[in-house]
Amino acid sequence: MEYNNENQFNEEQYRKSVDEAFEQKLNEINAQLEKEILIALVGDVNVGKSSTVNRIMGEEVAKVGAKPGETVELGRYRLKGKDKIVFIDTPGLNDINQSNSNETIDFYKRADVILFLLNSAGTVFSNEEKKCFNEIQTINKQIVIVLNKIDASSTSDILIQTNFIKENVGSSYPIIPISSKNGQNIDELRDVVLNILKVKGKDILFARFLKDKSPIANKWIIGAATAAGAIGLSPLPGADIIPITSIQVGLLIKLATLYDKPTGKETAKELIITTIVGNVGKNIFRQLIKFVPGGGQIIGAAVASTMTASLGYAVKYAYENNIELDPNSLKSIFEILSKQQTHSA
Ligand SMILES: Nc1nc2c(ncn2[C@@H]2O[C@H](COP(=O)(O)OP(=O)(O)O)[C@@H](O)[C@H]2O)c(=O)[nH]1
Ligand SMILES: [Mg+2]
Repeated sequence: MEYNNENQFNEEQYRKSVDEAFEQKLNEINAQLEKEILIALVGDVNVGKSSTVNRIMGEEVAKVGAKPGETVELGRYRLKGKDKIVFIDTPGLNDINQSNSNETIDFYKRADVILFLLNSAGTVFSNEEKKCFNEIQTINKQIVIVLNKIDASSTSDILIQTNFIKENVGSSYPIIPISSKNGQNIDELRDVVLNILKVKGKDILFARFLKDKSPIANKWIIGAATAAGAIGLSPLPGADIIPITSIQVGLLIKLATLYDKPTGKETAKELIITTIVGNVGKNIFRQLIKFVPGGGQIIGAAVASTMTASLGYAVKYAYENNIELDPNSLKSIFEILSKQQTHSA
């Protein structure tokens, strides 16, 4: 970033850097949307594989209570209109142990996440289950152990079971106790899956297909606000506005993708500028980003994170309420949100 003779931040360059950030983030996200997510479900009949998938996604995508023998082959299902996510449902452990078909092995190899389900209301980690687990972990280590039906057992039993699993598999695999009946701990399981997918550059793609987008949006907003705050702490005067803007651009595009509301580059730019001006109040944008030699940080940590959070929550509000986003509607939403805050305080 260069400054001109009057040590004035170059607004033209600023706009250009927003454009660049926009292009870059958009390319990243578009690359995600091209991908496919494979999730393998392993576990005995009735352990709750279908119920768990339904809970994770927030809607009925798999049939619950399919009888043993009804699923002969690996059940593959894609979500309606959501053909980027493929669940691979194994019919039962016996079948896996007996028929190590190339097809099955290939699925495990390619799976992004393997959910290995155990029944807290039954025998946890039986010999059958151990054998199966050991085979799978030689193929793919991206396994999450899901201890389902915890609504049907006591807290001390769940603890004993969890420890028993750990003794057998070590500490490299997450163990998530859940109930697909009452929804207990499903959020945590979803987060674990999302974090694994994030490393693979597939988390945004996955989040798009979730029924309840609000918790995901909140997580992203808080993450972006935290990151912006960390940059705001930087001792480099004037150097912080660009990376903060880049975080805000990234957040805007992610939220737009999540809620399926495409945002143009110009709109994104105007929204960000409106946010900055709105938060700073009297000062005009140009003055805000003026370079003051030795003047310390221009944007403090608190301002950077508050601005990013305000922008995120306002955009989320607009998407959830089908409000067309422009600088004016954004300002109105800021007012609505700050009134809501005052009332609830
Ligand atoms: N108590 C209890 N029952 C569950 C839970 N999850 C699933 N079930 C029940 O277990 C049965 C089998 O569930 P399903 O999802 O079809 O298992 P799958 O064969 O592994 O796909 C159904 O009757 C579900 O209602 C749970 O967390 N707690
Ligand atoms: Mg099933």
